[in-house]
Amino acid sequence: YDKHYRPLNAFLPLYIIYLCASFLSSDIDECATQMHYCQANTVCVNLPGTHRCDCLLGFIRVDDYSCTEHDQCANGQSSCDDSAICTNTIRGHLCTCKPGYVGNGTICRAFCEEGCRSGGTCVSPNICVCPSGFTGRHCETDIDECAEHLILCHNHSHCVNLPGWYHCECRSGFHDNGSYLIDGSSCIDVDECATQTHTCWNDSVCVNLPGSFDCICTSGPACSGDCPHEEGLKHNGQEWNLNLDRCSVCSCKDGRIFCKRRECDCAGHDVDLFCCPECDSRQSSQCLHQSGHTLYRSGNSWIYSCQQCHCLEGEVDCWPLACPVLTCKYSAVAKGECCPRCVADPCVADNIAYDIRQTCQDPAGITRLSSATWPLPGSPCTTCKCKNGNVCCSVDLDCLQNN
Ligand SMILES: [Ca+2]
Ligand SMILES: [Ca+2]
Repeated sequence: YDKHYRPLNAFLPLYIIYLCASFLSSDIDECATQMHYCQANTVCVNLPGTHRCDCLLGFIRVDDYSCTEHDQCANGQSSCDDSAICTNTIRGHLCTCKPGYVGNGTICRAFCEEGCRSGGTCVSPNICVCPSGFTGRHCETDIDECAEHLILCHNHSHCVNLPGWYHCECRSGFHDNGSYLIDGSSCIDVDECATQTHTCWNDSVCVNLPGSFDCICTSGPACSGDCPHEEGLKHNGQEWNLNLDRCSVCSCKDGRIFCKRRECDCAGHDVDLFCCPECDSRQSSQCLHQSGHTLYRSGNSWIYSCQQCHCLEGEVDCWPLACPVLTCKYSAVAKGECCPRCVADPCVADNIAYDIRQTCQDPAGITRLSSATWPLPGSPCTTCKCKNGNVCCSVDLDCLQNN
């Protein structure tokens, strides 16, 4: 008897293990018991030990638990900026600006950590596009058009570098004819004889030359070639120092006066540091640029913040940059520049002389006086202005972003 049951008793522990295992692995139907996480537009599918949320026919997956009818991101129906990431959601979509861009997703702007100077535009993360005339990673460097021979001034003029651009200034002996052409070709000769600015003495005759003049003796060998000067008559061949400017030396030659700055020989032992500040090598005479990055020697010049600055014996002196005279109707100072340039479009012009006789018709048919401003109906972020008969409208980007 005992023998008969012995085998069963021997297998009993195994049988218990089998029962326990089948109890633990017995599947729970989450779909039937509402214990699933399936959400919008899905059907719950029970699986051994788990479940799955399948999209309804024709619907598109959003995540493991939900599906949507329309994929606006894939269809190009999203309102996301080109620089945004579109995420499909159950009822629509989400727009998030890509890394390196800032904004609400509908409008994203590239972000340049250190900004773009001189009116540059941040076009992609930490990449600035500089306006013409500027260069550098942050558009911080002015292009020296004169030094780099990028431009050619007419030979009646010489090149002067300015922040953001350059200017062809008439050489001495020439003056502008009033048209102020950018390449200096409007520089014409000064007629020293006609304008009585010559220095020919009584016994010689003034002859006008391009950029200068000559004194021609008419009375033969007796002609002195002397020069009348505000400091007294100077004889032909005489050299003298100016009373008002000890750094200049003048000479009289055949009735004409030539003045020039004394040459500086920094190696010489009796160099006049007042006239030759560039020879001053003392450390106390150096100047620090406003940014604190560059050291200048005495006598050096630079442009900072639309000012011409000069270092003299350790002291910095700055004065407003001299801008070329413009004769055009409309001009504007571009962002980052110091001097106005001529512009054709009155809408971009600043510094307009408003003529009240030149009125504008707004879209509603109302006559607006020059310089009047009004909001554009239906566009709360657009303001229009009458500029001498031209309607100029502009959109406030910050307003757009906040509405
Ligand atoms: Ca320049
Ligand atoms: Ca002349």
